[in-house]
Amino acid sequence: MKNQLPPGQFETNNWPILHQGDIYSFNEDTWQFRLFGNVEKEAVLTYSDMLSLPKTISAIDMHCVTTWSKFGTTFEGIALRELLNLVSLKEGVTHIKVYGHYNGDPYGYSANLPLEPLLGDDALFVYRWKDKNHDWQDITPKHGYPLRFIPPASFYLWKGTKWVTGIRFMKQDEAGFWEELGYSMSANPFKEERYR
Ligand SMILES: Nc1nc2c(c(=O)[nH]1)N[C@H]1C(S)=C(S)[C@@H](COP(=O)(O)O)O[C@H]1N2
Ligand SMILES: [Mo]
Repeated sequence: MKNQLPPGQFETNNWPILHQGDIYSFNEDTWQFRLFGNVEKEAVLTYSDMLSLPKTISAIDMHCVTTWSKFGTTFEGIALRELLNLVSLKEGVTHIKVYGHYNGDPYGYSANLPLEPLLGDDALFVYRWKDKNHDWQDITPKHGYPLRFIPPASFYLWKGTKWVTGIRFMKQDEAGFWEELGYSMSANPFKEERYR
């Protein structure tokens, strides 16, 4: 699936910036990441808890529904599957919602995703990146610093919540921010699932 241009997309070497609302400004004293919903016991991580988890480095293509695609960006972050070691999921969890800041509300943005395709090296909570024109550097605040989700290339990039604050584990699919406004629940760029 790498370096493959989905229908209706064009390739860019830039990394455009797209979001609604204010840019969250990082405060390590108040920052937290919650694992909640259908879990036996909620977990709350500080930023240093997060950074002490095993790291994953992988190149993940990005496909934005506004039609740009960027190939071969390499990210450093924490794989979603590492976070699953910190909670016991209740029976029947099939989907998650990844929450992030929106205009001062830590849970104001969200994106829903099926859990099963997110267990590999291409579903990362990232803080650093590089590409062929840029050496390793922190994700800028506009791209979601201190931590943002990058979904596998089989999902449009709106599923990549910036300024993440937590994951809710769900027993059914439930629309997030853009999905409530009419965007696709499944959002596969290769099937051009833009709207619903
Ligand atoms: N918290 C938050 N995350 C967000 C958004 C947002 O408005 N708020 N926009 C999404 C959309 S629509 C896109 S296309 C990507 C863009 O990521 P980028 O600006 O790093 O390219 O972020 C996603 N994550
Ligand atoms: Mo977007």
